[in-house]
Formats: sequence, structure tokens, C-alpha cells
Amino acid sequence: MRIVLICTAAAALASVGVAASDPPPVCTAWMNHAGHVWVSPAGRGPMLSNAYFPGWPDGVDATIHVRLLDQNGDPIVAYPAEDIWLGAPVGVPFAYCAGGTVADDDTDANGETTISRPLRAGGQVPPTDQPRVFVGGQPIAFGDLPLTVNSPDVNGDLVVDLSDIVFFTQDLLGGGIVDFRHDFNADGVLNLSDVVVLAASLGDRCE
Ligand SMILES: [Ca+2]
Ligand SMILES: [Ca+2]
Repeated sequence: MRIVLICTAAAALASVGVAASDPPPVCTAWMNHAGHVWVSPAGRGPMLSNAYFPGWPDGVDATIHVRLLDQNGDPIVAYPAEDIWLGAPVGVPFAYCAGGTVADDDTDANGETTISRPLRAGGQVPPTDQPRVFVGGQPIAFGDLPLTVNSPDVNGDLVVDLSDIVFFTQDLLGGGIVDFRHDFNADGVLNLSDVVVLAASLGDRCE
């Protein structure tokens, strides 16, 4: 039987009169380093544990860590990986394949797991937004995740095809202003390195 875990902010519970002595499960997500990844529906992009960050040519570990504790502060062990995934708030143009952004493993003895594998996804999480971890379908209330995402699937329909290339051409001819959505390696330049990613990803779709 699948457990449904509702991780609700304590402040929100207080507002509806739930006693402070009966706190909700505490679900936390964090990253030890900010980073950037490009993603494709086929999972062709880099691992979060080897993400891009300006000035760090060897990559950074932008793994997302998740910890689930119950009302008593004890770890929630073996919570299923497929019920923990990375998404984004409403309005952020980030799309993902079914199961394409789930946790690496079920939660361990400390109630912890990670999200580090290449995401099977498309669209963007621009610097003005942040992704969000969902547990049992509910967004984790407390989580600061400085991760940006872009994709050769620019329009986020989870297929990389000619309709996406149109956007690239627009950006390339746009007067030298690098559009975030096509600077796949986050180096502030739109050049052959980014073209290579787009070309290699043509035809990618969810499996
Ligand atoms: Ca597309
Ligand atoms: Ca670039």
C-alpha cells in the first residue's frame, strides 16, 4: 500500500488551529552548492552531481538532498523513491517525463535520499525561479534550491524537434544577448558548445 505523506508547513497548520504539540512531518530539501544543468526528455544532460557553475570548469556537486522526518522527529525510512520528485511551482515552464525526475533511492535509515541523476525533462527553470521537491504529490514547504535548468526542448513539449530550433535561431540572431534558455553550459556565451547540445538532442523524447 502506498503511503501518502503530507508535508505541510507548521505555520500553515497553526493558522487552521492544529496544536503545536502535534507537528506535521518535517520534510526538508537542500543543496550544498548552487548549479546549472541542461536536460533532455531522453536524460542526455549532465548529472546534478556534476553540474555547471560559472568559474568552476570542473563542475560542482548540485545534488539535491531530501530528508523526511515524522511527527516525533524520527526518520521516515524506505519512503519510495518514485514518490519523491523534482518539479517546479505553477507558472515555471519546466516539464518532465513520468518518473523522469524522481529520487535516486528510497529514503535510508536517516530518512534521507538524493536527486542527482540526469533529469528527463524539458523547458526551463530560469534564475528568477527555483525548482521544488514534491513528496507524495505535495511540494515541500521549506526548501531553498538554487538550481537553474534549461533544455534543447525549449518549448517544453518533451520532444526536441525543429520547432525548438526556431527559438535557437531567434536567440542567436538576437543581437548578441545570451538568452538563458540556450546557454546550456552556463558560460554566458552562445556558441558552438551550445549548438552541439542542441544537435545531439534532436529527436529526444520521453521513453
Ligand atoms: Ca520541444
Ligand atoms: Ca554557452
